[in-house]
Amino acid sequence: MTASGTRPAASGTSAANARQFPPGFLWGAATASYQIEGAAAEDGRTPSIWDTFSHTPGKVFGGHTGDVAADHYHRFRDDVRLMADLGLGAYRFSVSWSRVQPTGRGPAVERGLDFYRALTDELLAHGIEPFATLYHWDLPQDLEDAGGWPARDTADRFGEYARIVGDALGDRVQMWTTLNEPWCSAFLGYGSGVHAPGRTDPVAALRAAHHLNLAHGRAAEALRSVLPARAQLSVTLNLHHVRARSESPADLDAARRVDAVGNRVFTGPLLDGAYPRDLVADTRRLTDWSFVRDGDLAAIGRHPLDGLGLNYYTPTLVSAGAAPDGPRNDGHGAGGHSPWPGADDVTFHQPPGERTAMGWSVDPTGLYDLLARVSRERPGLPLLITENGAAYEDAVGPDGTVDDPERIAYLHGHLDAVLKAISNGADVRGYFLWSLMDNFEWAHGYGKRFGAVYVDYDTQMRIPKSSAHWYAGVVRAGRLPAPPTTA
Ligand code: IFM
Repeated sequence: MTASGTRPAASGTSAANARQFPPGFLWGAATASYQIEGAAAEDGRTPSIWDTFSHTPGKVFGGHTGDVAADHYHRFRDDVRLMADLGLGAYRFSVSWSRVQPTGRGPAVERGLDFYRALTDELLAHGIEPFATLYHWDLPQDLEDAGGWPARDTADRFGEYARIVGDALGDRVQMWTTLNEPWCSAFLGYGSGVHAPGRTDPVAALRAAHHLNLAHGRAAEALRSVLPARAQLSVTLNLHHVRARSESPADLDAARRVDAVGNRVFTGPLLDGAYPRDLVADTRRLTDWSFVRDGDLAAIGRHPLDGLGLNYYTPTLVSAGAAPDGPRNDGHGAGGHSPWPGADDVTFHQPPGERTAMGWSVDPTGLYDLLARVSRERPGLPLLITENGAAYEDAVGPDGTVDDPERIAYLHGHLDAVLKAISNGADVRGYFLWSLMDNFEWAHGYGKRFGAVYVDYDTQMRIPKSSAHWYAGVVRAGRLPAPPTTA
């Protein structure tokens, strides 16, 4: 999936060009509306579930909210200039549903759409390809009050919203993603409750997953009806690269169950036209899946994807049996509510070795293995890395710079994995670093920094970190340099 829709030439594997990315490879950075925009109550915007959740005491670290965030709503022109200075070829942003259709239904607010028109115009004026994501977790609160994603109507509302945004931006945006990481929306939002709206009901989580799949189908239908034929449609999944801790049948079955509810609950209906039988069996004691109605699967898959977006940060290591006491790495909420219906008895392990500030293990082989698996299972489907990056304890040094060698090492390792996957036949068309700049990291508030650009939240000053300069060099050369010597 490239801006032109053509497949880049296969990369060579000789020593001389092995570190070169294919011609036409898309280099970008990603953000999301609630994480950076701020201006929460401006120009007609009304609360999303993340406004409500972040304003609920005890839900977000430090009581932080996205009210101001990185103030991108007011500073987007400077931010686009920053992207241009870094040489980015593409920018992946998300549209705030609450800004363009505040109650989630009815007519659009033109001032909200104008913001995205201005942002995309600014990107294009700087030669940066806009890549729009319609939904990155910020459901209008009114729709949650009407039932949220567990309610079928939300999928229909999403189709309407997609048509509005497609109509408004279709002349400028060619690359479209319907949903970002629907696993998090469904299972962290309605299962473990660590994300908005904070519900803890496994059946609601499964219903939400189905309605998100249906919402993708509704949005694809709407977008195809209003966009020019050259527009490209994708969805972004955070597929978990699941490893069993041993080859024992019990551990392998634990990995299978996590794969079913972590991955195939989406790839099944989106790409194969069916929910996996084993997932339905694993969750049978919870639900009979009668919320999947006749015609839904056809609607979900009617418009084939032009590409699949993958977000990868860390692999998932599991074994059978109840979790021992101690820190967990599995998205369970306080009170032990599981985001893994059908696999809620599985133990998630912290692999030994280096970790990021999120506590996530640094393991680029997980990205390689994931790309190899998806390429093997989905031949002919172009792939994009729509997010990859790491949080570290960044600080401004006495000279006013921010040096983040760990992030450079992380990025180097993961880009190396992408190169290896490409040279082994994976059709990876682009890479978006998460994130362009520090932002509101959901339940962690501003306590975790994922940006290549440092944000001083008191002054809103932006300082490109050393990783931003390093990444700009990679983008300019289209080539991975030798590994950094320090990490
Ligand atoms: O910040 C998030 C992003 O919104 C979705 N993917 C994972 C990132 C890091 O946690």
